[in-house]
Amino acid sequence: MKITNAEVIVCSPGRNFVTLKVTTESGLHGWGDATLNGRELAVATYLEAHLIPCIIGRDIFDTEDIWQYLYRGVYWRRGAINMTAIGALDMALWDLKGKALGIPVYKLLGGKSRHNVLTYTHAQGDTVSALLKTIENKVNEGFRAIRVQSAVPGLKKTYGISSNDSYEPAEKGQRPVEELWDTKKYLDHIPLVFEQVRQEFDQDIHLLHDAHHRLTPIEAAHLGKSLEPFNLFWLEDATPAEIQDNFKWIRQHTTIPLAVGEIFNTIYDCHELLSKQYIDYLRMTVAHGGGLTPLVKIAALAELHGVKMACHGPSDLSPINLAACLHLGTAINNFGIQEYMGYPVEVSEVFRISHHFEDGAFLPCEEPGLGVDFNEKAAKKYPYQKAFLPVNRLQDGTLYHW
Ligand code: KDG
Ligand code: MG
Repeated sequence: MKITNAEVIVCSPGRNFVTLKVTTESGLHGWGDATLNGRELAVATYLEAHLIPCIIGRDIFDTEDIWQYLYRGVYWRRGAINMTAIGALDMALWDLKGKALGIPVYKLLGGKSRHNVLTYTHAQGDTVSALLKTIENKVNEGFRAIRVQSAVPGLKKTYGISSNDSYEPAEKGQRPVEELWDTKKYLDHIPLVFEQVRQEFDQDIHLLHDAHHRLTPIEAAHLGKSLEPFNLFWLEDATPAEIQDNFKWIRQHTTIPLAVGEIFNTIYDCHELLSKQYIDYLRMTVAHGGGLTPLVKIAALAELHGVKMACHGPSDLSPINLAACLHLGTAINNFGIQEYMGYPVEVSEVFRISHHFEDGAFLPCEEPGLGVDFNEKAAKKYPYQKAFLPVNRLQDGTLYHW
């Protein structure tokens, strides 16, 4: 079945999303998520100018060769913009393959490996009592796993913390907002937060924490040790992973489970982390990791080394990516957990996902393809708005890890 057309739609229902629509000769539409937070237009342009012209006339079933053509065939490899564009295209083709065959994508990936896909959501608070209240609300909504983030006393603003139930990962404006960071204050405070959270919530509730790459390996090891008594599900992005051996130092000092990988885009970002068993969960996601074609292979390498998949699923990736992750999570044996942060209310006017959420997990979706719909008319109501992730500096002005 040949591809006859593909177009990029940028919209902002509450926040920016880039969506790829691929059309076939029989009139089927496949959807892909090409959203790269704060760099949306770069991916949109790359798709329009360089990738779409190469796929017109190709057969939707040739996903392996199309992927190799766009990755290996291009002299310039890897990189977030390139891989997100390839990821959106690949995702749309898997959606089309499922639709053409009349089956859900998970059946093309290995079938049903579980009855439901466990998810975790976010809870945050500018005070510990606000945080405890948010966690309680999330537990009442049915979540059994919660990422716990807290404001750090003495810091004016902490990324990911707002005074209401949710936060937006990018701020609108012509330039990024700058925030200030202090590692010592953070390391002193976080164990006190988890001590209070564990006093209120028993061991049945999984607790997760994200350090957003802001620690050195030895600081991360220190945090891991101080959080051990509170039995966390994982410590995420403890340190930057450009040097994959960094995780060896953390591993040698603490038994806290480690997760990393939301910013990875190829297997070369994680092959040592997996093969040396430095981590427990890999956070690569379908959109930013180049699509389902490579993610299935990466999940297989992870499985070989006892590492579980836990795809990134924040509100700055669209429900199309979430659906792709849920099909992968339904099909593979080494599924760990799926992030589900939720969305601004306007998102449901534009995107529809057919996965049903129940008791903190998503049930497998039986609709053909990914099981998502995109309302182009509604999307037109929400034009793109420039927005950026914040930049992070130390108190003395030194530019620091994001
Ligand atoms: O765009 C950045 C966000 O997706 C990121 O800050 C969210 O760390 C995050 C997470 O684990 O969801
Ligand atoms: Mg994260």
